[in-house]
Amino acid sequence: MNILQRGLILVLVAALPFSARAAGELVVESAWIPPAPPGMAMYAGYATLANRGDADVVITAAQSPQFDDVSIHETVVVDGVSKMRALDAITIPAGGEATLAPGGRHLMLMEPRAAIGTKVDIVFVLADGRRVTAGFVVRERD
Ligand SMILES: [Cu+2]
Repeated sequence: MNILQRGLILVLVAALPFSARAAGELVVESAWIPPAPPGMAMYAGYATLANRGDADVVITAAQSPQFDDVSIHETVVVDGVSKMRALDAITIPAGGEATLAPGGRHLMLMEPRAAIGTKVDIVFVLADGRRVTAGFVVRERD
């Protein structure tokens, strides 16, 4: 073994504790918020939540400086009636995606202080304590 090979092995061993630790990596894409009709103090937030890491990502809460309260909701149809219920968490498997979309899971945003055309920050709180901030554009529906 020459000195170069020995050096390479040392570098690999030094990097191992970091590369071997599995972690989820939340990437938020296509994030948008359609404004509610005038007088409604409740918006919904939609996005694609991708996990680019090699362990599950578990979102347990969301917050925003532009809203009094943010919760995770799911729209379900019970006996032909559309209802919303609060979810404790969203789990995104490693390499997978979860979609927040009209008629399904969404963020429920109460008491908005956000104008159309602006971008607001939504902070996702993960089960492992990490926080991931994403910009959501407030815009009309297509
Ligand atoms: Cu809702």
